[in-house]
Amino acid sequence: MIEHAFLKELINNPFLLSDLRFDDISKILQNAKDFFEKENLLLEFNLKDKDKEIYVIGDIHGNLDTLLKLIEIINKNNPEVVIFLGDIVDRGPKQLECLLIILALKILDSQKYYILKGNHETLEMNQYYGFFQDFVNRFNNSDNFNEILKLYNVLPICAIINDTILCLHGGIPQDIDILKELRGIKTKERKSLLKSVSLGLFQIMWNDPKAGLKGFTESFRGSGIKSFGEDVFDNFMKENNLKLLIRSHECFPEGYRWFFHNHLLSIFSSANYRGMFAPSPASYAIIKNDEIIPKLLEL
Ligand SMILES: [Mn+2]
Repeated sequence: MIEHAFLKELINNPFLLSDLRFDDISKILQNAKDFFEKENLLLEFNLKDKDKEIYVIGDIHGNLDTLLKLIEIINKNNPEVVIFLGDIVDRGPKQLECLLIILALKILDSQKYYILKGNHETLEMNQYYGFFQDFVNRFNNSDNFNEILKLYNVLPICAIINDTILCLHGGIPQDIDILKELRGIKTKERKSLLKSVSLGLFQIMWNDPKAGLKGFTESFRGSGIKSFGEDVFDNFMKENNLKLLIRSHECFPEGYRWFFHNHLLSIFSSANYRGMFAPSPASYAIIKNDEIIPKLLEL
């Protein structure tokens, strides 16, 4: 077991993370992995007291300033559960720091913090968008990156709150029955799933909603990835007895965006992302009484 006092010190003084040796980092990765391995691919939360709050947080992409601000708000308001929608690393200036802080939160309070897999929790994306190189530069050893990959392999893929609200990174997949296939399967049993499910898992991490669109169409993002319209979204939700969806994966200049008559909320939790829109606020969502309240982050 890793010392909890040590983890708390890292969260309170993130500059200490820059000096950590790989041995320390490896312990954090291992410890967090032990928790993820016991979780289901599809997480289910049923709050008896619906007045209690669940916080949902979108892409962080190495933005430590935004992450620390979010942690401040979480500590102040003390929600029951906090769900990160993935894409913690790549692109931003403090990728490993953000990942380690979120894993430290997980280890310290494993029944409160949950992390879903985003499309950037993969080797291919990390090799292209910075995290892999960052990591190798820091530790002069690419073999150590295997520890990161082992962690990615056991992340859950989606979460359902009170049987009504679905949380995931990208969007609904074409496979309308995928949630039934995933239910009750442990993250480490992912490989036992049928091959046919893997495209659905991929699309959950990659797909995007598109206003005014009918059906699924090929996405600019790449092969197998789809944009989806309101008709197929409504079908998917109805078939699975769901009412609302929260996702991330796209940055909008206004901070968050509603789609499909306020049934899908898109959030993004890295402020001023890549300078794409100047300035773009970070957002997050609060779930309370089976409703979604989008929030902008004042930095
Ligand atoms: Mn993404």
